[in-house]
Amino acid sequence: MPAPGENLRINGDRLWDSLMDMAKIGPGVAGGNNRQTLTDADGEGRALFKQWCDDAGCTMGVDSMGNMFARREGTDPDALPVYVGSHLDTQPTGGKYDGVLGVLGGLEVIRSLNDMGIKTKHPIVVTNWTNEEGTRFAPAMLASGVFAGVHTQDWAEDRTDAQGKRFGDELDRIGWRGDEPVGARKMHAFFELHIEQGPILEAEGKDIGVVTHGQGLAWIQVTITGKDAHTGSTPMPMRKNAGLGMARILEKVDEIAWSHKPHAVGAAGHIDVYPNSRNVIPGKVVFTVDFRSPDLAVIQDMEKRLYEEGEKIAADMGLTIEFEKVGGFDPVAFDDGCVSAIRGAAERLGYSHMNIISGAGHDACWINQVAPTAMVMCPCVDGLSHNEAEEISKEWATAGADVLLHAVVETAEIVS
Ligand code: HGY
Ligand code: MN
Ligand code: MN
Repeated sequence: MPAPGENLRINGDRLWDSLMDMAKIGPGVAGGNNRQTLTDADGEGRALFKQWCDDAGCTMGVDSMGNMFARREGTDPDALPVYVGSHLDTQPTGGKYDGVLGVLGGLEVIRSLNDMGIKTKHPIVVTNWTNEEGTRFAPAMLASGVFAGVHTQDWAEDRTDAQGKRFGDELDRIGWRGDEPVGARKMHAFFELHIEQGPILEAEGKDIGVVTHGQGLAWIQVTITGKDAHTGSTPMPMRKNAGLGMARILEKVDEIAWSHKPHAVGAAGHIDVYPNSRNVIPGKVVFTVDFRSPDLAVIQDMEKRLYEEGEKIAADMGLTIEFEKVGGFDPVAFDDGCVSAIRGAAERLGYSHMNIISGAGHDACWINQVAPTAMVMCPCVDGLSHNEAEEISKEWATAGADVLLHAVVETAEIVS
């Protein structure tokens, strides 16, 4: 199949305008976004995305986990579609581009093909995956995980947020539960455009990241129980300070990750302290340790050492400790054919590029289990993400979407 000509380009201004319009929905407090999954803001963002897809002549399908699929017909209706997308939900202090660039970059591919009157053999489907972030309902990539058969839908729908609200009830409440069975759709290939969320591409001066692999992760929720007591009148030797136990364990988490430098990482982003009162020794803490590495054996070693060290620290301090694995996936190797389509597109378009391993998890990591999958990344300023100050340039967004256009069109086979 001849590759698309170098002259095939997306409309960067239109893509940027759409990013800015979507960013107005679920604004944060510092210029970013708080459009958490299954909130009213998520529902609004979905409605805007659907409107844009309708305007672009797509037909929208929604499955019973709320995953959205906007289809542009190909000349062969029986050919498996090429899927392209990411997620519209954000962190509570999220940026304007994490996930959104991949969904609207996919829409821009459709809009550009419409502008140029290009037909492809395979249909093209732009996708918005529900609850990629896993911040309101753990784990991350929940709905793409159900689609890929990694989680059962019942288990996923029973996940609850900090207020005890169920995923399934919230999906019904915002009115975005579709009627399609999850995972019934078969794909010719899946491509995801995403910001790097790390410093490498910017530091290396590269426009494009050709994502060959994704590192694996383990999320372990730790519950430590001590005894609430007065911070003033309780003698030090009598204390059962769950907060101190957590501090010592988090010190160990850092040490364990550093012991596998340069690639392994470890931290706790979620921490709940009870009763969280200034003059009460914490009687209970619940926190989630996030370990990641491109090497599965390293992840397994970090997890094992957390359990061993945690038990020791708790025993020494007269605390009880429980561990629960609340998320995880093995390191991912993306499809060689799809990765080559992305690399060839960057070369043809004259964009500087390098191979990269994704530090963050993405829906593509699960979809890779059910279809040939690859990702294309663009840099982000100072490598910052999961922060309202997340920033990219219009040029980077355009380069990423140009490469996405070429990879998708080459795989979907131009007919005219
Ligand atoms: O956790 C992740 O890596 C993704 O941002 N959800
Ligand atoms: Mn993301
Ligand atoms: Mn994210």
